[in-house]
Amino acid sequence: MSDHQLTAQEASTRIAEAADLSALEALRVEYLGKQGSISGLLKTLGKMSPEERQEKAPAIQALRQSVADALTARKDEMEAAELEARLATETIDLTLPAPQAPKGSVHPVSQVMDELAEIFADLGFAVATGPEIEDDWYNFTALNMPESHPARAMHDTFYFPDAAPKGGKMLLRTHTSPVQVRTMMAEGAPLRIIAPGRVYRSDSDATHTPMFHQIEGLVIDRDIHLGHLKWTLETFLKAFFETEDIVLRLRPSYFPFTEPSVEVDVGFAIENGQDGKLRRILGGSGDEPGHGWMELLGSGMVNRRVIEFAGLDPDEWQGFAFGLGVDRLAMLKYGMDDLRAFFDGDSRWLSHYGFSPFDQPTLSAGVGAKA
Ligand code: FA5
Repeated sequence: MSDHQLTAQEASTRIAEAADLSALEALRVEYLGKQGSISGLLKTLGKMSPEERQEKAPAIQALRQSVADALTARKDEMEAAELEARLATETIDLTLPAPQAPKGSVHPVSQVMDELAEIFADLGFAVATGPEIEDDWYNFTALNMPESHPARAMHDTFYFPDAAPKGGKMLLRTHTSPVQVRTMMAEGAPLRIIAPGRVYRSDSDATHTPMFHQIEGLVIDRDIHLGHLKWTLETFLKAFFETEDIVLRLRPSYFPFTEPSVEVDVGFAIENGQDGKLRRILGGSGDEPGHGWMELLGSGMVNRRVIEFAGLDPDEWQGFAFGLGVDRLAMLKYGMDDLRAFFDGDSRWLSHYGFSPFDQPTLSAGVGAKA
């Protein structure tokens, strides 16, 4: 019997007797590892003469192969036995209900954005977009707020250190109004658009968050007047809140880019929610006891200077514009008490206030129908 036969027999006995996977691994290392005995035999081949190698190589290769095969076979056997043992102890009760799969939901801000787009589409408005990282020329200058204008300071702007292409600064847009200018420049007049999107201000409390959502509206045409603006806002707010019974307060206001300017507030009542927290519920005049006004939007007739900045002739084209706080609309319609919770990502909040993907807002089924 040659040395190799002896080793093969000894190896196969030891492999068969290995008690567990770690003993098997120790044997693999002992025979086939870098410093292993069979690896050592393979190394001797390199030092042999070609004739000697031709004579001895097949036996050494066969030994390596038989040990490797025995190791694999024993490993498979052990794993199968382990699986058998596990299956014997585990049972599945097929009569139990299936575990609940985690469910996503549509965030109330996305839902309200879709509701708004649906209502405005019905009034003939197209959707326009603009960048969130904006140039201060579009965010301020072209909206009649030159560098030294005090209204710039009121916007609590986040600025970037980089210079803008036109020489000013780059910033996170503080409102969706720059889309007015971009769309007039790109498409000319007449125009009827809404521009939904994120805006940023360094501001935080229950009704202010540093990132929030606005929808800009812009109508540019011939002979547009304040009556068109008032009708559009009233029609839209009644469709959105799905009631004729809302009290709106139009307040004279000031925006550099509209003249005259009007802010619109809606009356709400304060109610104790199920969780004991106070909630704002739409309804009633804000002046009654226990009621208040929530500012929803700014609006006005587009200032002539903005029309000029956008390259149109203000003697030919007039228009109105408005900017709505989407998050506040969601708060009032669906009864949330704090804007900051909108962006905490708390799954309990999301599953409570979120919508099913089947709740597609349509005018026929009701823009706010919740399944
Ligand atoms: C503006 O941003 C103007 N661009 C609106 C406008 C557009 C006026 C077109 C005229 C013509 P204001 O800063 O008031 O205006 O913001 C508009 C609305 O955004 C507010 O009425 C409010 O509903 C909402 N809003 C403002 N700041 C916050 C905030 N920090 N968090 C949540 N909502 C806010």
